[in-house]
Amino acid sequence: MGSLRFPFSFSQPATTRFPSGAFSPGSIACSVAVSAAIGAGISAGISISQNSTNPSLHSALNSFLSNFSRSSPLWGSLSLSDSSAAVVTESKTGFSFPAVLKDSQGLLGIGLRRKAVFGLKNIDVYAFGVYADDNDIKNFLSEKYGTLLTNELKQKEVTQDLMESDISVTVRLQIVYGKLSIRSVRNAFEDSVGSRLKKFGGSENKELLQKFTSQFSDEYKIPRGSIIDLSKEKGYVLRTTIDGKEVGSVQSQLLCRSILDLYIGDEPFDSKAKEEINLKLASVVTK
Ligand code: DAO
Ligand code: DAO
Repeated sequence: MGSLRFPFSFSQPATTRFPSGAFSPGSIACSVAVSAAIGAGISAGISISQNSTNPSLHSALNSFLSNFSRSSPLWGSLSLSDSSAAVVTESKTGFSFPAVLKDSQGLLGIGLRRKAVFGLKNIDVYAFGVYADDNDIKNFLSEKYGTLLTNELKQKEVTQDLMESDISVTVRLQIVYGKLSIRSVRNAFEDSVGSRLKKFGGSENKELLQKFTSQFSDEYKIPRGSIIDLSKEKGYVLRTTIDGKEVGSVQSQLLCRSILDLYIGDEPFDSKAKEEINLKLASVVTK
């Protein structure tokens, strides 16, 4: 296994080095939880070096880690069971997201979808993570912003460009609320997705909404812990899988745009997540 190095600097600069070989393979090798408790004032430099058999994973992981160490406020805790299985844990729900999905898509940010019921209390419906390939992002965005510095780029709404691009993006949802009925799910996306279809398409687009929702027949169960991947693939194909099983796909630029708008658009479900994603995109482009 590779060697891991975690130089943390606190107010009294100190370096902690974990000797390689101190952890037995197969067990939880190393777990780093950077919690809000040690939050303010901490500047953590996290780096990972190893002999990886998967260079794209390695680079995605490194870029993820470098972003993580810079991001403030920290969005969750990071743990490494071994370097190829790095996950980020959403702090409120405890749900974990792999740092890399589909071999090359790196995690850009995580957040929480909440919903007010009866106009009163908010329930946590699902945690989500947004992923895209570093190289795709770099290629696409550097054409437009190639001459800008990271700090200049961070002021731009780079998420807007990502939404409009034909880059593959995956939004992973992990169901938190255990009592979702298919009916309440349908009603919810008639509101959320429906309002975006109308906003971007200029009409109700009932047919398109119907095409999307008809994929989710009553036989699907989505208990707590279910994983739903909404993948925007090249050519504006939106493919949905539930717990790894394909449910269907719909080819529509408008639908892809509307779905991404829920997470990185003007009125996102979790504005902190959108901010993180924007910063991450800026840092990938100018790296
Ligand atoms: O039980 O009435 C209730 C609350 C239901 C909230 C439904 C929110 C559904 C959000 C969409 C989930 C998509 C997976
Ligand atoms: O959170 O309001 C929202 C919209 C989420 C869209 C996600 C749709 C995926 C739903 C799968 C349901 C399976 C029964």
